[in-house]
Amino acid sequence: MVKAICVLAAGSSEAVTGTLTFTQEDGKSATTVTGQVKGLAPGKHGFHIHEFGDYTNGCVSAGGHFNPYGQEHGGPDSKVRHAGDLGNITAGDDGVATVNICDKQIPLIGEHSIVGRSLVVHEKIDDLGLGGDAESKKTGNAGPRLACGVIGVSK
Ligand SMILES: [Cu+2]
Ligand SMILES: [Zn+2]
Repeated sequence: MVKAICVLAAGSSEAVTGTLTFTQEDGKSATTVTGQVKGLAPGKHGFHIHEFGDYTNGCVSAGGHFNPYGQEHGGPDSKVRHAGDLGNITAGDDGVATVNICDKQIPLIGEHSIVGRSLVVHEKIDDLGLGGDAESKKTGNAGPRLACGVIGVSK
């Protein structure tokens, strides 16, 4: 089993915090992401793996969505999607989103590993590429980056 961890740090919001754990069982292609994100406005928020583990200029330096296959933006269940497109997380009235995602395009080992890249939580809902405008096919119109963190190997 390979494990990784991401501790979210402030982006455009100081209030948003969270810790996410990634696990990939030996010989399996799927990675499970679990944890909580706190301090959110109630409702849905875009949740993606971005290309770079770089915060030189805050979350913006994380670059675009992790996209090793040169695809357009979509949702986790779309045929056409960025590998990093994990859709939305949903915060309750208490501002807490509990995350439990299993996805086959975010391996922790191999050529397209997400280790060393970033996790980003957005202010707005990700329209999953269905917004009908050009930006929808790039970012899902998810808006500002509330918080971000580097995905690092853990034990
Ligand atoms: Cu994003
Ligand atoms: Zn995307």
